[in-house]
Amino acid sequence: MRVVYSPAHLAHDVTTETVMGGVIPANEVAERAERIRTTLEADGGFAIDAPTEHGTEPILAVHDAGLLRYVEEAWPAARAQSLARPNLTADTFPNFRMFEGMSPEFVAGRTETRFAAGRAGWWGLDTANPLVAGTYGAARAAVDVALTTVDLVLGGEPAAYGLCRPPGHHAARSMAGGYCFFNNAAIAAEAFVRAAGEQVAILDVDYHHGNGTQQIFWRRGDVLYVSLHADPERQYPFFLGAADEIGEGEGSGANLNIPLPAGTDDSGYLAALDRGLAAIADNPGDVIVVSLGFDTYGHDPIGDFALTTAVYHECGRRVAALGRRLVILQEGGYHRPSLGANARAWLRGAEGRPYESLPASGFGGDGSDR
Ligand code: Q9C
Ligand code: ZN
Repeated sequence: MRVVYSPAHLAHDVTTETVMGGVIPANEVAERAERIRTTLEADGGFAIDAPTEHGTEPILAVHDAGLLRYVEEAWPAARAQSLARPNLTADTFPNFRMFEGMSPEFVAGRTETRFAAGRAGWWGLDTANPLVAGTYGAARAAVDVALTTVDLVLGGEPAAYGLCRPPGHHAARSMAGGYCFFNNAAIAAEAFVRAAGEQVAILDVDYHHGNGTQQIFWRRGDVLYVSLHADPERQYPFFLGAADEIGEGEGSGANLNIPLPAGTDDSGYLAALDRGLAAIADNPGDVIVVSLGFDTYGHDPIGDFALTTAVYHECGRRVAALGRRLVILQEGGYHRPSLGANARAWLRGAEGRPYESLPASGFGGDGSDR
């Protein structure tokens, strides 16, 4: 399988994040993508290409120009204001209830401030999208990775994998969030719709609900969004992802959320996947954009599912069995030692190659995960 990868992601690296007031080592780190790349290289069945430059137009087809400007300018601007900390992270956000009782016209007139901390809050969902010097270049490269993966599939590849980092599915039209800056999968889906003039389905199998992707295509009937994820009742992003969110207007019925309980195991997950795939099979179109996360893995530090490496092979096999072409894009997954084995298993399944587990090496992922 063809794989698209850029080393630009290495420059977006932070060392800590905060969880409920505590400071912990960061989960979304450069090592994640490097683990996947080196395991796929060692497999021998993957050909790794660099992305080609696609410019900002496909980003602006999905995102507000202000978000793009923020991600590009805010770190240098914070430095110029002598406000640079280890990274630029907001701590004040415009919760919509700040404006309770004020007219929609008045609220619509609120704008971003020029001050770095306020600006970060304006464009962010949470504290999990820190800007550092390399963030803009990495986020732009992740989009180029996704768009180059689309190019490969438009060019006739039955499936291709974009090793996107940073991930994308929490980024909404006008908002970064949850380790995401630009929504790689949404940008890819939109580029595909425009290039091919066909409907497309997005299958989001990251552990978390892809609130950004849902928001972007909420009123769109030509992009079906199907997501399997931890029930937002107990898990991030908390305020979107419930089963009764089906889209509105032309998009009514084109959004399917399948929230899942803590402890979801291989068989429970495969049953839910079959439900999602049946919805996609009912919809026209020849291409699926897969938002692929491995934070569903049993040992993931921020998830609570119980999937094994072997089931990722079966997931890839079942998704490919629909007979549609696949634009597979990396989202989350934070148990670093298993990431390579899990990605390899999924992609081999999607390609119709046998699982052939890697030798157990005591680190989880294949052999040692059950
Ligand atoms: N430090 C993805 O898997 N967790 N994003 C909140 C903040 C955010 C996960 C804790 C989890 C985001 C792409
Ligand atoms: Zn996730």
